Amino acid sequence: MIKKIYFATTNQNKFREAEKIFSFHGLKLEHLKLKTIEIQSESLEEIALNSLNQVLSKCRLPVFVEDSGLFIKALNGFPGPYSSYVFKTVGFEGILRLMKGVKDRNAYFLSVVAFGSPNHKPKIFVGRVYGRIALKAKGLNGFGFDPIFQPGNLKKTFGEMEVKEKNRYSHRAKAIKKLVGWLKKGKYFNSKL
Ligand code: ITT
Repeated sequence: MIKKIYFATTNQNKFREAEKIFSFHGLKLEHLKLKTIEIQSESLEEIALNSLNQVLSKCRLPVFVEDSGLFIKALNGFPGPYSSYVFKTVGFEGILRLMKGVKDRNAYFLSVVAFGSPNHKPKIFVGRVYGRIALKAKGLNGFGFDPIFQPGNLKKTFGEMEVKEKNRYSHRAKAIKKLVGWLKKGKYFNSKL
């Protein structure tokens, strides 16, 4: 079984989270710092598949990309697929401002992992974590909206967790665990797709 898989991402935190899961399962994960042009779409799956195709057109490797977003119920799913842009422009402070006085704090993170290689059809894995938007930012760990997201019924935000603890709950960990499970079953390496 090939043990080396590549994760194409410009986000060091995403890589660190994924690497922990891979190494726990005895698999080696390599960081491919490739920048892709993120298309505008309401579908994370479409964005991930498009990024994967861009990566595969540049390198012949077993590789995956991951696209994720924060969906807030009271904001009709905003920022969703636009999370990266919203974070870069108004940050989590902007989201806290939009949520000021809003009682319904329900939200979820969604992660879509797209895995492929030059000779194999892309395969998609999805992970989701439900939680709530905190009333104020807490914690310095992680990235993006971590300081304002409380998974499940916890009072603690992702920003207050080490990678290992975040990986117990996170959308990304769920999707990547599915990918690892699939790789370990040998469905990818043994298939004739
Ligand atoms: P790559 O596309 O290069 O992988 P990116 O950071 O641009 O890196 P996305 O396009 O998937 O990643 O953007 C997702 C954004 O959603 C990200 O920048 C964060 O603002 C937010 N986000 C996603 N997952 C998150 C998480 O686990 N914790 C906090 N914020 C997260």
